[in-house]
Amino acid sequence: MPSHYDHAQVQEFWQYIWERDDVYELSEDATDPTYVLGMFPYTSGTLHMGHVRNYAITDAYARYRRMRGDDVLHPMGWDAFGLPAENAAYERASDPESWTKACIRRMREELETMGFGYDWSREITTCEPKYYRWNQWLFKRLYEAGLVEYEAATVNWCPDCETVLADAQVDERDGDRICWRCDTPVGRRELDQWFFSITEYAEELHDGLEDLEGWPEGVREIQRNWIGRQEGAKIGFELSRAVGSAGRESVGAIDRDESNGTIAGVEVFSTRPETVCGATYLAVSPGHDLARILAETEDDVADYVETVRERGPDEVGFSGVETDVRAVHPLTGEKLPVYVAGYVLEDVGTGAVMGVPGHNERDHGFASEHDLPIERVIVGDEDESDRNETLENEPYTGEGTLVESGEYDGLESERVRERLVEDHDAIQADVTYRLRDWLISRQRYWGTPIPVVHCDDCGHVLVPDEELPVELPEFVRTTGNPLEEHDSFRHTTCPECGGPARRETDTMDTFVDSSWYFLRFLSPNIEDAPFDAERANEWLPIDVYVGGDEHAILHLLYIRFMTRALADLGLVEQREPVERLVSQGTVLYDGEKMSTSKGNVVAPLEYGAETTRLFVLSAAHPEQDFEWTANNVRGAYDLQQNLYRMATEFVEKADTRVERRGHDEYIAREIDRTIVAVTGEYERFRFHRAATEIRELARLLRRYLAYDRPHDEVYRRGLLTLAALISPMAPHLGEELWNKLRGEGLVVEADWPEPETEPSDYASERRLVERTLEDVRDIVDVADIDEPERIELLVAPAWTYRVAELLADGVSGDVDASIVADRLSAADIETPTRETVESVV
Ligand code: ANZ
Ligand code: ZN
Repeated sequence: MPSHYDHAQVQEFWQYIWERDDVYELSEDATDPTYVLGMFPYTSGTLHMGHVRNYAITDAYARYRRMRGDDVLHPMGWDAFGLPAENAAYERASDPESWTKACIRRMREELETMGFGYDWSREITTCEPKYYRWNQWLFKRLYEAGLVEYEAATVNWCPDCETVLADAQVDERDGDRICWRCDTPVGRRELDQWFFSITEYAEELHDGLEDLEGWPEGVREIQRNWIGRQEGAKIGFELSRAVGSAGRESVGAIDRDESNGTIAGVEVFSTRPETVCGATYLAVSPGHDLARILAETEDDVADYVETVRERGPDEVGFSGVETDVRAVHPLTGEKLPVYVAGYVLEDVGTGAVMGVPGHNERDHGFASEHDLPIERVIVGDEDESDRNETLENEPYTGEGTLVESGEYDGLESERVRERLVEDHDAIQADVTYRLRDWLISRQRYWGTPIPVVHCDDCGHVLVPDEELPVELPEFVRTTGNPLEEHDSFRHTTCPECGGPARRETDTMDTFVDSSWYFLRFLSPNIEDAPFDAERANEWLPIDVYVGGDEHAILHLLYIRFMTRALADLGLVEQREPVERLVSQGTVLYDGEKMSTSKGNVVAPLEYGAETTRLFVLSAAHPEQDFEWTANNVRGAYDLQQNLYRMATEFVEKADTRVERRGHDEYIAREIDRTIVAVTGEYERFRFHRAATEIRELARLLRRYLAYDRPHDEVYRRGLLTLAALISPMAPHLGEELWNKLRGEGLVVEADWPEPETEPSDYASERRLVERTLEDVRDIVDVADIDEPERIELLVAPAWTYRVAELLADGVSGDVDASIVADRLSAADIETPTRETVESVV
């Protein structure tokens, strides 16, 4: 065998053996396997470094658990629907399916070349009818449970291509939003679309975060903000038409009450209800019922609503239009002007606000633009002087004491917040969430067809279960949605009345596919259900889920939502899908994210699979970003070469002496200590620290080897331990070492190493070693040294011990040991031997 470690050859050989022996296949009758999952890849091309980092983490952990004796479920699949396939089909004159399948073939080969140990018998591909039929089935169950809505929503629209565009298909040029294909400025349009009612679960999704102790706090905080729980109050304002428009007919839901001239009210949501006496206007969003109704008769309102829709909420600033409606203040009876304003969001709170310019930033901006009064009703406690200061320039947003608020004057704002709710029926404590319902409609081809038929007589009719899947027809090239061009797909008959009907041509957001895929892995081939419920109850939750932090919000929220919805449908018991979450950091290159668009990509296989794996794991904590540098990669490469060389040299030098000498014993304890330390690091996903421990033990063993004839049993155990400890991260090297030293068996199937002695003994062992070191220090009198090289002399006891021995033997004669140390380090001798010590003396 070559003393040089030929990684390509070694990798190929062990991958062949693993596959031959099916070592990663989980037994069908496993009762409670450890479920280790990496977020499955989007099939958009080839594997990149982010994937490799992700899957190196799950693979290392899965291998570690397997060696600890667990059954391990470590599956892989393909998130195969989505826009890139459609784009590629246009660019390459291909079709989305062939392109996607080609990507999958390539990516699977790359994963295999990396040596990741997956149970490929469980592979799933979301673009296959046998997978997506269950998306359709689940859509139907959610629909029946009242968790699906069909509502108008605004989408990007290219007037030239006559198609809806995803945000990603809208390019920015000189501040214009243009179509990615034809450069036409993009507008907005309202279309009826399908939604999943995730907001029904807002409270539970929010509160549940508290108990997710296995999740990084950062991710929980991001989700908390996204769900956006806000405590406050709903305040009812009655409405009246302005003087001058009396006598005009009211329309729609605004019924004129003849007796007092008011019309039905508007409710606003506020987090600061105690500022109510500072309200100087009311504003409703362009999508609010009041705005819609007024738009029917008022041209300026209609024009404004249309402009906001065209431009989108981000570009309307503090524009707005005053209406002839007045809002009656619930405390003072004062009549406030009512505006339709784009800065008020339709689906936040009630879609209407009371404008308090004195104490709220946005209202201040709006009032300044429209010359509305800015009034102070709270004075900050810390600064009495601002009682008289005007609020013209900026609002006061803190807490404080109330003024100009009638009976509440002089009270603290927090107190008034509570009091108002007690005192007024029009003010009710309320909690709202910023979370929006999940828009799952996509006007695209490459996704799961939504299993609905539109019938003029029966409305939306769900496609019967027996007719699922509604299969995607073949791809046609068109400017719009290819499904719209398929007459045979589009025209169908109504399942209810048998009359002519139109098939829904929207497809589902690909996040639907990934919202439950982890369940399909449990029983990927069953044909009568999306997953085996009994098994789900036994095997869930996912013990460890690893993925990029770009999924902190959507994907991780959707799987939490879907699991709860499934639980409420009685399909699973578990409500939280993931016990421990590892949110991996970014791989950087020259300080930037490594990505194809930046052109700074290092292909995962450029340095060999093992070096790349070992490097991405040892470079940093999984949740930290790290920099890809050739130098550090070299370190991972050298470690493999060194271990391999040590094993080779040892086989030639082994000493079979029976009794252990002092330093043999010391090495044995260091092996034990390393086992315990590395085990702890694997448990906490601190692979980088496990790697450091492994490197240190390797270094110690190298010295031990260089120094003389090491004790056969101790050294062999040291190397076998290294092979086992490193194998989750560098499995090919692990197998190679294992095989060299034992001649049989696979390290992947070996037991995790155990220390020889009880961990409690280490402390005393260590003390013993330290005492020895003390003695050594006395002997060599180097206690005052401070240079790193010489300190190493002290902390590398195996040979310090030996140096002491040599000194005791009188080898160094009268020469002071510190001088020996000096000379050794000057001669760059890292591992002194009898000969080298003699040579420097
Ligand atoms: C009156 C008020 C007075 C408010 C005050 C705040 C301070 P933030 O600002 O993030 O804490 N709001 C409610 N519904 C809205 C909607 N549909 N569109 C835009 N803004 C809306 O969020 C809470 C505040 O957002 C609410 O409290 C409301 O303004 C505004 F001194 O009401 B507040
Ligand atoms: Zn019908």
